[in-house]
Amino acid sequence: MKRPTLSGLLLLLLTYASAQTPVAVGPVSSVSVDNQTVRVSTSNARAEISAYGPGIIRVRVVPGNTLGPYFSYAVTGTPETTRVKVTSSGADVRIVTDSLQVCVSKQPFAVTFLTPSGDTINTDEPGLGTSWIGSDITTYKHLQEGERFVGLGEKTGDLDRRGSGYTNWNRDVYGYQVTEDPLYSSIPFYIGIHHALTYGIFFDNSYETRFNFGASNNRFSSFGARGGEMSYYFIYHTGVPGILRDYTYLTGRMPLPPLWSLGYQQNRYSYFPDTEVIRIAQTLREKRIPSDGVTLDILYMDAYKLFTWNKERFPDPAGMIHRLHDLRFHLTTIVDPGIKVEKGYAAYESGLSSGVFLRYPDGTNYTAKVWPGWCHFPDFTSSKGRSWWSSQIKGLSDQGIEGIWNDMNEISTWGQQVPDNVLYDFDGHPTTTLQGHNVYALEMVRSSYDGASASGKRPFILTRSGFAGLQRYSAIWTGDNRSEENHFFTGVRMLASLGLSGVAFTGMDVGGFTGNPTPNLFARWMETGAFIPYYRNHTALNTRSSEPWTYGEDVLDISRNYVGLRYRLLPYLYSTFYTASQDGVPVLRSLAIDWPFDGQVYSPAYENQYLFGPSLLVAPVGADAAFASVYLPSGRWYSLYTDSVLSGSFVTPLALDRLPVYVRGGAIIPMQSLVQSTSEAPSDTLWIHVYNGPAPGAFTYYEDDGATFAYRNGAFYKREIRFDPAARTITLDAPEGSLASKFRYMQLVLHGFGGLQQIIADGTALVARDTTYAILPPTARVNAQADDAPPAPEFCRVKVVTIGNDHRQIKLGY
Ligand code: NBV
Repeated sequence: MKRPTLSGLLLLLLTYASAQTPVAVGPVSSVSVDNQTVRVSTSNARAEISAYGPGIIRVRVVPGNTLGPYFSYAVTGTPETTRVKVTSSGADVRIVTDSLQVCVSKQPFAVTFLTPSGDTINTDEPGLGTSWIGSDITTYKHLQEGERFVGLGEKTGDLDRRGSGYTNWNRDVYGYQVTEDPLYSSIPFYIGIHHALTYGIFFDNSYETRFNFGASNNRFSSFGARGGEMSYYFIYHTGVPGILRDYTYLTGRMPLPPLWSLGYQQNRYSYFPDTEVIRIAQTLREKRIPSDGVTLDILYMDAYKLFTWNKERFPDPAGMIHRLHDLRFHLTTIVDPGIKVEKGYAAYESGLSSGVFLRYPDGTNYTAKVWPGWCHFPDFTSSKGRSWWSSQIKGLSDQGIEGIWNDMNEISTWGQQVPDNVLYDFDGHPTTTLQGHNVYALEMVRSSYDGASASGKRPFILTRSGFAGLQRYSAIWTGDNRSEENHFFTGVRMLASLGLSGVAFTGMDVGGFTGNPTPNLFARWMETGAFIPYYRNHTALNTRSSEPWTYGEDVLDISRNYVGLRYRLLPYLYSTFYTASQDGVPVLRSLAIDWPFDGQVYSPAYENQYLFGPSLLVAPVGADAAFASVYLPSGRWYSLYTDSVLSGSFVTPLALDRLPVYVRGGAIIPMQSLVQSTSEAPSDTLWIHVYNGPAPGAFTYYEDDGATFAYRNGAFYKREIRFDPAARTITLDAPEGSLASKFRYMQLVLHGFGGLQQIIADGTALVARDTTYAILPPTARVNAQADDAPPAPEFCRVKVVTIGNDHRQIKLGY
């Protein structure tokens, strides 16, 4: 054997030493300006600061002396032409846009973001800045006094993440702990809040990333990755909605889903045979639980082989789907990425001959075990892999399957350790698991979406795993939760966190996946589920039946009532989905979106509360709790059931059949008659509930066919509705779009307008009737735990008046 030389040993030692010592960016040696981009060279790195818009700045720092081309799966937004002024002095470079200032210090390189008036929004921690240890790169930010952190996608923990640290590495975590991290998906985006300022940071890096929000230190927040470059977007806006709009400008917004996917979905692992699937659908109809979907889990396949049917359990899939359609149900089926290695199996043979599978560096296909046994996995980061998968998915759509549920796409394999040396095409930028892993599911749902929309109908796509930008293709649910109360609360917070991270269409397994919920917990979950964007009941393989009728008559009544309320709220909900598709503000909204500076919002007592759409505040409560503490942020609020006016914090007695829900003063809430599925036509009247309050209210009302892409060519009906308490008017703007509304009349339901005498609709005096209105039909009051629980049923005293769709200006005389 050859003996190592002394110089060889020295070099080895030096390489080892430098890999262990953090290397900083160092002082700036030169600066160049190219339009909206400033490039700097430093002793150890190249950096680039570009304005993507007045409030969006991208910062790139790359060790060494080459700034290569930028490639991202997450970002689809391009730089907008925006006014930028750059000045350079001996000490720094200043980049000024219409919304903010960036100061790049030269000795050493450090970035500070300031408001136009010079307040510091965010600054690199002096002495730490950006540095790397080997290929691991991190940026350290000064921890501001009182700074809070929200978002970061599907993460457990508190709403305010201050004091905690997190990792992003997509993992299959069956029955996870409520403190577990990481989970299934990675969204390296968070929002910082301090001194009446709000900003967002999106770290666009798909390697394993780590975020520290003052965990184990009192000096900095930081974000870093195991490899790749430091590439982050800084977003400044005076409000959180503006930050979400800009973040989703970069990473995309949810396309409008089909209306049926907003209806109730019944799942279990795993309904079979076909007669059982039909029995479930029929029972939902018989028990009058409005519903739109049933889902087939992995046991519909032949030995778990993708794109096959188990012939014994499902001898006539087309007949079953036809029967489901007759019952007004839409079918969703699960798909996993693993394709069984089996000679003669069509998907395997075609995948093999098309060369679409992930490979090792020696060219052999990567093989791992999962449900079907040994499998290969399509490389979704190659256009060839995606189009192969799309064509397989199209095969499912051609059979009448309308929902594609993407599971196990972390990738999950037995052993849970896809080797680092598996290669990913990365669309022409070949890489390994280290960089490809976290975006695998994102690219899978991209090709599922493409395949399923080839039919010309909007598909429903659901995923377990994902990366920033997943909202462009898919809804997400929070995986294998447990039927336990702390999972119910953690789940709600995870959905709020996903909403704060650009994902509008989210859900969790209602009732819990593993284990069996108590009837009370199940009832609370069903009630809350009515106010969750994706409303699906699901349970695992060896658990008790979890359909709403299996918990007794009381729970059935409660479930029917709340599912029914959701269906009556569909005009409000669909319009909210539309708005989310336009501006990225989610359907399920953390209170930190509208009240970021209100400390109560983050307190342990209230952090689970959220808004469903712009105006309904939901306070999830414990299964057996007799009382709940509720906090209503500034403004006037109404109890949803009694219209009693409330504000601030209070303790309320609970009854199992009433979930605490409150309505914001100024709210405009369109509702329809009860239907049993989204394909059943509601009555000809749209109820527009207006809640009086000191602040003006506005709502964008939206309708379209709910099924196709025709809305993109103008086939919709949209109008702004505004309530102005000072002018005492309700204004209905002229409708936009080429579609006629499905409603002929509107009934204004006026809450909190006790002194109202007269209504003048476009000059015509109309009589407003006094009436009582029950938002929820009465149930036999069940399990009222508190002696002083209010007596059921509750009615609101309201004024109503019916008007035609053509009215525009409603003057309220009070
Ligand atoms: O396909 C079976 C399950 C599914 O029901 C569940 O929702 C997924 O999260 N799937 C995981 C596979 C593993 C279950 C132990």
